[in-house]
Amino acid sequence: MNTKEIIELENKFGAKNYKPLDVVLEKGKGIWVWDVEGNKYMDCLAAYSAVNQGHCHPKIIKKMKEQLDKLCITSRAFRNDQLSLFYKDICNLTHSHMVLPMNSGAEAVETVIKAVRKWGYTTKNIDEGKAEIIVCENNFHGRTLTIIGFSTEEQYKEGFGPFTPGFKAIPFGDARALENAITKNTVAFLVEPIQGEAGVIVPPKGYLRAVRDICTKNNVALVFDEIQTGLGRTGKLLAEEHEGIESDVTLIGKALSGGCYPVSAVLSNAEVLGVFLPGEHGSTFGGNPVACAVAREALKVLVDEGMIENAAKLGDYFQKKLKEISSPYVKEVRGKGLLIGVELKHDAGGARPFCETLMKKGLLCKETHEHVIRFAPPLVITKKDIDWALERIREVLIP
Ligand code: IF1
Repeated sequence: MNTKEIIELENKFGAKNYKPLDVVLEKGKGIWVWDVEGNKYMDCLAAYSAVNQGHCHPKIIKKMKEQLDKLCITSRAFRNDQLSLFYKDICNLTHSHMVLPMNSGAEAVETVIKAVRKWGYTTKNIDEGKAEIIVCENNFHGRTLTIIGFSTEEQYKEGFGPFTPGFKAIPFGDARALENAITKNTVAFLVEPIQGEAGVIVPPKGYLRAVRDICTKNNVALVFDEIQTGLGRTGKLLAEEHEGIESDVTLIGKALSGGCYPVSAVLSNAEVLGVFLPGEHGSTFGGNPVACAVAREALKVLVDEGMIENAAKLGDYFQKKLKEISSPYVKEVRGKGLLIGVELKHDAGGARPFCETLMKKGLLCKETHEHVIRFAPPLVITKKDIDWALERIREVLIP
């Protein structure tokens, strides 16, 4: 089938909850993907950071195939021989004490909401049903009902209520607002170290450290959603390292499997995840042997192949070169590592047409929030590749 036929078929049967660019991909390798017509593109979205290690990383695929041939799933009713090894690797790498494996990012977020609530009730003597979690305005943590219920974006919520109570939103990047919002019922502060969907919003320097101090002082669990910022994307294994701090709980997902399989995890100090007793939480697929084997290898290549350092070095280079482009359309270039947003002036006609033109030039990227183009390629990108991308980006940003 050609592009047109495939899109028609998709439109005929599929729910219309997405509006993708009209490119139908069938193959990927590293930073490159190919469509069904044989055209080659540089992938500057990396599946929203799920494929940090590059498409179809041979070592990850090999491990996955080996595990598929051996054992796929046991459920958690029985034990499997991969789970403990995954626990050990991820805890060693991130200095966590305890881990709870799930599948999607949203499930990891749901898991932590349950955990910090119960932690609050059992350790802080909060009256039943009164636990509060503080979140940030313009947050993005996933699509489940509870999560969209505390989104401040009307589009995500409209028509889907009623929602779960117990959340309070404060401005992002404002530590004083956190201090003022905390009450005796506050159990946790849930925040993205850099807001992704909001348009790659980097908080002021010192913000993460300040919220760390405020949470410690008030006995509030600090929860970082690093589902997008984690696993090398910002030039550190976890974005929290930029300010030399540690959260109480960190959520990871996406690139935890190198994009090969849905794998997420809640990483925590022993106190918060320690609240769960047998039967109180779980998932059929969470912690299955394929997920564990794939995640271990995905973490290994991320570290062994220097992808994190590459993201730091080439992210700086990419951002510097983007800033040098003198364009009448650009308002601001910002980001960290290889998570970069180019915000266009609001009279530039929106980011979507720019992404469509870039696609025609062989570069795939995606607008976020109407006016921002997000560049977030796999972390295996080279300087030569970035120069290739910059040439195309200049062509669309300079009239
Ligand atoms: C979609 C956005 C990115 C996330 C953070 C949790 C999740 C996500 C910080 C949930 C997921 C994805 C979802 C995807 C698009 C994408 C996205 F534009 F929508 F916001 F990356 F920026 N926390 N983000 O970014 O993880 O349950 O999806 O595994 O189409 O909704 P998930």
